[in-house]
Amino acid sequence: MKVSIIGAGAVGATVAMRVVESGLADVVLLDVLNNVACGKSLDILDAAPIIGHEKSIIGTDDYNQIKSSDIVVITAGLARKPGMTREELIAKNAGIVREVSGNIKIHAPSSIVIVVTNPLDSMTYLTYKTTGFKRQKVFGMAGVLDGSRFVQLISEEMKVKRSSVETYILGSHGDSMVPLLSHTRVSGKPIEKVLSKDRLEAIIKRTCDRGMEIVSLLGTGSACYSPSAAVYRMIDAILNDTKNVHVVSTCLNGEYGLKGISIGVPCVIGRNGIEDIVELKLSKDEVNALSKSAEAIKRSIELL
Ligand code: A3D
Repeated sequence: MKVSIIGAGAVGATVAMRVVESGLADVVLLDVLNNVACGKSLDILDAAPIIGHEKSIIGTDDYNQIKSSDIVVITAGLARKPGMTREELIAKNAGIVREVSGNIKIHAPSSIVIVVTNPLDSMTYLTYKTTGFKRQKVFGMAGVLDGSRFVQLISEEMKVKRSSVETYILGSHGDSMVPLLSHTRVSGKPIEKVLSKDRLEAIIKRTCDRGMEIVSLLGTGSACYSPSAAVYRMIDAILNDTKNVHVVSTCLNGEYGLKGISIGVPCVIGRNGIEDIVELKLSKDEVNALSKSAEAIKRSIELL
């Protein structure tokens, strides 16, 4: 198995480390900064005898190296910096993502592409359009991370095991994410029956703001360990054909009443990428929130 990761920054390098150290696949780590990609690859490689795996990792700036990849992950691009408008971020990252996905189309035409670059939903849409790949083969990582943050905060609040909390967060990766309370359970009980409205609202707000909470603590850079874990989980689902349900950003064609935008919905993930889109029954409030979220993504796609 071969996974190529475009962008050897914080998220890309951490995904690379998780993939080789779990023995899941060989990795190519590609960056415009060849030395950075090579340096990080050597560093990860030097840990192999200690961790005890036989996987390889190559650092490069040459797209010829990504040929016959099973999966390509796009983490190339900027994170939003203070003072940078959303429009400026879209313009900068759209240029990068267009270039990267054009190269994936040429050099790894049979791969499945996982997009991580922000703004996630519009960059996923752009990758889908630029590669021309089937929609089943291009999707974005966000819902797995947002859902994990929500589970972590609920389990912390209620002092229960993380594994006893089930939830889905749909919609855009941003302020208008849609936690599905109608499908959130703690040890099988509906969340609204076991947690007060106030506490639940506070936890939802903290989930939405979690990325920014981490950014302000770090000073420079943004979250990488949890995003890389979410990407790793998606790579595992594909390569091991788990057919588990994960929320990913995909271009809808009428599902959930939406068309022509990429947005987070639950999907069955396996060896062929998205093998099915799961249409959950939503409450009226959730339907409204999802359509608001879709509007925000539409505006972002229009900027492209
Ligand atoms: P960072 O550590 O800055 O790494 C980005 C890397 O991309 C750098 O090494 C750059 O040299 C490289 N790069 C820039 N342009 C190109 C190019 N044209 N070709 C190849 N490589 C290039 O950032 P990061 O790793 O923290 O984050 C990367 C992206 O992921 C950003 O857009 C973040 O906003 C996004 N991100 C999304 C999530 C989600 O949950 C969706 C989470 C974390 C980060």
